[in-house]
Amino acid sequence: MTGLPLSIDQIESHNAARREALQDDYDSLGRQLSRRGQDIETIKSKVAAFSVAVPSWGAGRGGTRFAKFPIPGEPTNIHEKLEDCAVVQQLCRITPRVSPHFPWDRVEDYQALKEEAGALGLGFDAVNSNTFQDQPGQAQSYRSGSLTATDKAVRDQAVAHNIECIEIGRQLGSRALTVWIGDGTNFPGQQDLSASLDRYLDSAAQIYAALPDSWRMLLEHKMFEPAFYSTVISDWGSSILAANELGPKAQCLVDLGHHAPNVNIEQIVARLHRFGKLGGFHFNDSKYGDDDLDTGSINPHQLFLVFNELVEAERNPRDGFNPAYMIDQSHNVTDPIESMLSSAEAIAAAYVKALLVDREALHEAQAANDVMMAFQALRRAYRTDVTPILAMARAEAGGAIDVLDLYRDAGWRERKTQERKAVGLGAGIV
Ligand code: LRH
Ligand code: MN
Ligand code: MN
Repeated sequence: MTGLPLSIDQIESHNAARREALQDDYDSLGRQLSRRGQDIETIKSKVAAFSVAVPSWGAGRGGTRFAKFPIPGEPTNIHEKLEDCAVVQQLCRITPRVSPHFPWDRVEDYQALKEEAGALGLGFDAVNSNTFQDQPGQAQSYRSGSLTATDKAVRDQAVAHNIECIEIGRQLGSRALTVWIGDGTNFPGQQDLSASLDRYLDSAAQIYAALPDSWRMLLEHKMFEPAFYSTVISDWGSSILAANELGPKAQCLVDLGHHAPNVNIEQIVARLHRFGKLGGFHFNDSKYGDDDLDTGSINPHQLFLVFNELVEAERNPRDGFNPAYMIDQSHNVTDPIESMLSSAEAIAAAYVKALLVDREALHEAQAANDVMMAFQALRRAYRTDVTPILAMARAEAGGAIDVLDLYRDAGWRERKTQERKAVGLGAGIV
C-alpha cells in the first residue's frame, strides 16, 4: 500500500528504539500468566483478531450546544476524515473500518469513496442515518419527529432517507444500518406514548423491508436528549420489543452513554445476548448522561464488566454472536486522533482483561455460591497490566509500540494545519 498517511520507516525506527524494553515486559507478563495457566501467545492472537470501528464524525472536533472550539488542521470533509482515521488505524492496527453518517458524509461518487478508503487501508462499517436534524432544502421538517411524526409526509421522508442510506452502504461495502432517532416529547401529554411507538414500528418495518438479506438493522436506544420527557425508543426494553417485531435482521445497539445513571449495562448486554438480539456497541464513557467522553476515561471497570459478558457470550453463542463494535465519542477538548487512539487501546485492554478471567474458577465459585472467590476471579484479571500484550500485537501488525508518542513525533496535525482550510466557529453536537 502506498497511500498510507504516515511513513512506515518512521514507525519502524520508533519501534526499533522500544522493542527490547517491550520484549522484556512481554516476557515477564508471559511468565506471570503462565503461572496462572494462561498462554500469552494465545491471548495476543485474540487481540490481533479484534477490531473496533471508528466514527467518521469522531475525526472532527466535537462541540456542545453552547460552543464548538475547532482546532487547526481539523478535517473539514469526509476525505480528510478518512485520512485521519487512516492515521489512527496505521498506528493502532485495530480500527480498520469507518462508520459513516449521512448526510454528513454525502459525496457524488460512493464507489470512488470506497476506493479512496481502500487505498488508505480502510473499509466501511455500519452506515448511520440522520433524521434528527433538518438539512438545507429539505421538503419536510423533523421538528415534530421523524419516523414517528404524526404527519405521514414527514415519516415517508425519514423512511426514504434510511433506504437511501442502505443504498449508499451497499456501494460502500457496508453490511448494517444503524438507526437512532431523536423522536420523543418534552411535555407530558405532548404525544400518545403508544401511538408514537406504533408509528415507529410501521416506519421501521418499511426500512427493514428494504434491507438486503446479509444486512442487519441496528436499533439504537437512548433514554433522553434531545427529548427530555420521553423518547420513543428509550431503553433496551423498547429496543428488543421493536427488534423482535421487525424480525431476525433487526438487533439492538447499546451506546454506553444512553442509559439512566448507575444502570447495570453489563446485565443489559447479557439479556440482549440471551435472546439473540445483541447487535452492537457504541463505546464511550460518561459521568452524568450522554457525555460522549473517551471510552474508559471515567469507568474502566464497567467497560471490563461489559467485556466480561461479551467473552461469556463468545463462549456460549446463542443464535450467533457477532456484535458490531464502534467508538462513538465527541472530542471537545482533545485532538480527536489522540482520543481515538487512547480509546481503541482502552477497549482492547478491557477485552484482554476479560479474556484473562479464569472462567473455570469463576464458574466453580458461582456454582458453589462462593461469592468472594467469584469476585476475585474477576478482580485478579482486572488488575493485570495488559499493556505489553497490546503493544506487542500492534507492533507485530505494523503499528506503533507507543501510539501517542509516535503520533506527536510525526507532526501530522501541524502538517494538516498548513494544508487544510480552517473550520468556522459555532455550536454543534458533534
Ligand atoms: C445519539 C448518538 C447516535 C448518533 C450519534 C451522533 O446520541 O449516539 O449514535 O448517530 O450520537
Ligand atoms: Mn451512539
Ligand atoms: Mn449518543
